[in-house]
Amino acid sequence: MNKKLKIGVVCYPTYGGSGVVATELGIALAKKGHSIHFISYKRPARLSIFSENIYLHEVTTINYPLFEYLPYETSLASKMVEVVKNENLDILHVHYAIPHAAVAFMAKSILASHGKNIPVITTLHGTDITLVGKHANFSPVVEFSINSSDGVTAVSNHLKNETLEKFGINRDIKVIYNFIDFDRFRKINKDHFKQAIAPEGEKIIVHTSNFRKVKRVDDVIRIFHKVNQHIPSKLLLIGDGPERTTLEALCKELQVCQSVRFLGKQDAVEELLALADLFLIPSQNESFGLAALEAMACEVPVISSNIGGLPEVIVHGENGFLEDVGDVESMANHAIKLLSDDAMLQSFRKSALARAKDFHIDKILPQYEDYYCELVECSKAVVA
Ligand code: GMT
Repeated sequence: MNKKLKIGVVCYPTYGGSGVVATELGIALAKKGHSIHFISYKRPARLSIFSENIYLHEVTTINYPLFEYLPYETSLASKMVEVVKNENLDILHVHYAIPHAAVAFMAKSILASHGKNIPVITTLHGTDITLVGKHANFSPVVEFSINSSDGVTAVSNHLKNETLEKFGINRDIKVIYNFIDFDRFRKINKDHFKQAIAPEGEKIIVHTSNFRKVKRVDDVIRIFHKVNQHIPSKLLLIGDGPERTTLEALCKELQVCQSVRFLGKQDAVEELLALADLFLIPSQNESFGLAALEAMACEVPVISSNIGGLPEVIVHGENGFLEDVGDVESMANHAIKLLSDDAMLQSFRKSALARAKDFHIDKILPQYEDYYCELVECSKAVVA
């Protein structure tokens, strides 16, 4: 694609998957010469680089004694209108339906009344459909704003089908998978770290998430408890969230505290994945499983639940194992088998890397660019 676009990216700035995908996508598009205008209430967690093509527009709200709840959506819509007009944007790409897709509809309508047509793409990430989106408090608005977007993408076939099943959708949804940047996520030598964490050569098992209930981190600890009885091993838990206290109590109850390290939120996840022998993601639901893909790119096999989009990423018996949600026993048995067979582990590592390459950023990025192009009628776009 030769045309360079001015793209507004609306996202959550947090460590969660949708914010990460939005930020990485924006950074990669900026490297290709597009101008990226992030619109969010804080600097996105992964936006740590300076680029001449990246701009950040922070949304601020104001309080007033009447407001029991701050009208964030109104401030966000006003910010979108301001940025689209001032920067003459070609397209708005909003990540996570709630509330971004509905707010984009509002901004688009306001801009239309000023004579400016702005195409809106909504990317559905998962919990905006599978968990929160279905709730009666949100579903009519989610349904309407999906149908009103000019373009809609979902991060897996499973999420697309679930959206079509659960809502009255009268439009096409394009599947564009999560992607991986191999400049960042690759196996790097961190032997000195490994020595510090596992001085006796213990196997290292890693889990990373936002420690919400949907992630079933308690299953991670239960699986580890079983594995640890057979294989000298350490568990690294990366991230933080509402379940943390309960999880620390579970470690005490199962008497595995000596072998479990809660590392909190980490920026350089890839450096920790580089130490890992196995990654666990036994989620209740997972529309794609970006964390699993990041592990695979670092040559780490994955054991997960056979739910959501995970079977579209992991190949059972080749680069990981997929079992029913909550089947701690089977997941632990697979882990024990894999970690006690070096040849098998090496073969799974190789296959994990090969599979991750199917989601190489160079394959996925053009899919977004082509979609933008379709929606802005590329001939009208700004030429660099
Ligand atoms: O995993 C989370 O709970 C965060 C969530 C988000 O939207 O911020 O992640 C979702 O989006 C990711 C990026 O598209 C996907 O890789 C995750 O699978 C998905 N999480 C769930 O479906 C639970």
